[in-house]
Amino acid sequence: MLKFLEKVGKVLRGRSIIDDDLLEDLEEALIQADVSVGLAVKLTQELAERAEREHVTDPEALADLLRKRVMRMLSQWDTTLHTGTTAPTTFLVLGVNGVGKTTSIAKIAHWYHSAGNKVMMVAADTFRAAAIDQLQVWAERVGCDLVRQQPNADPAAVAFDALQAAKTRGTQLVIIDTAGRLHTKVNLMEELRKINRVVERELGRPADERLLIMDATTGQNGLNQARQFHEAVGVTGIMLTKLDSTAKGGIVLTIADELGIPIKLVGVGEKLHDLQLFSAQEFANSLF
Ligand SMILES: Nc1nc2c(ncn2[C@@H]2O[C@H](COP(=O)(O)OP(=O)(O)OP(=O)(O)O)[C@@H](O)[C@H]2O)c(=O)[nH]1
Ligand SMILES: [Mg+2]
Repeated sequence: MLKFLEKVGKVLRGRSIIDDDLLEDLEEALIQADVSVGLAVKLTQELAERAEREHVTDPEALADLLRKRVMRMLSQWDTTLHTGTTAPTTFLVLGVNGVGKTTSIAKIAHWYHSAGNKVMMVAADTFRAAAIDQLQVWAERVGCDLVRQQPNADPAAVAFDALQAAKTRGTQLVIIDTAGRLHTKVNLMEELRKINRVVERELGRPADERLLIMDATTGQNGLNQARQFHEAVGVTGIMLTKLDSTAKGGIVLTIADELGIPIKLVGVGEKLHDLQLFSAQEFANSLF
């Protein structure tokens, strides 16, 4: 997950002095990399002040200050995936249409399955028959269990059945796929709340991760949606997908600044192994 803020690095590397021109270009590069305007202005101002205070004149040194600042923003994040005190550990996966929920579930399932865990996928996106079949194909590829019902079944009932089955089968990880149709539809949020409640009742604790999938290529448009999911179920972590494509990565900083929900996982392709743990260090270093 490199190349995120490549342009930002370029602005700082190509210059000999820190002047208003450079600061303007830096701000612009940050905005182009999907850092929100407010945050770009704030970061640039802070850096300029700090450079002046500490008599930093070398643009390269400014890059180092920025890297440290980024580290400070991200290193307070708890990026570990929480597991349950009793089996099954349960992840509820959320997000709007097409962000990569189902693919991400397959990647996470593959990861835990490869590590020797008994994994179950749950087709609680019952809105479209194709969604259930898609999850089934992934389950077969991964070689893990799948719990499904007929299309249009009550998603909370599917989740309930799955957790019952998981308990008798000794499943270690249950991953629940959910529908992503538009967040403006109040009933999607109601449905997610209901699934969340059923999971909590069955587990005796909330789902260990309420994982919001966000598509990095949509930039800041995802932020409002994220807030709505967060309000509905209390998101515990974000998986940022499609960082291999045209995404510019500054969205990571915007998420940190505006949502304060840790990014825990990163999707870097369409294949099962295209999953990475988020690393603040690696991200900050990608400035260079
Ligand atoms: N390049 C790239 N493509 C991805 C990544 N994750 C998912 N995709 C692609 O994004 C598209 C949508 O993925 P899905 O997993 O079906 O998304 P979804 O959120 O389940 O979509 P719905 O069920 O329709 O709401 C597919 O073409 C995936 O291959 C990623 O990390 N990188
Ligand atoms: Mg899906």
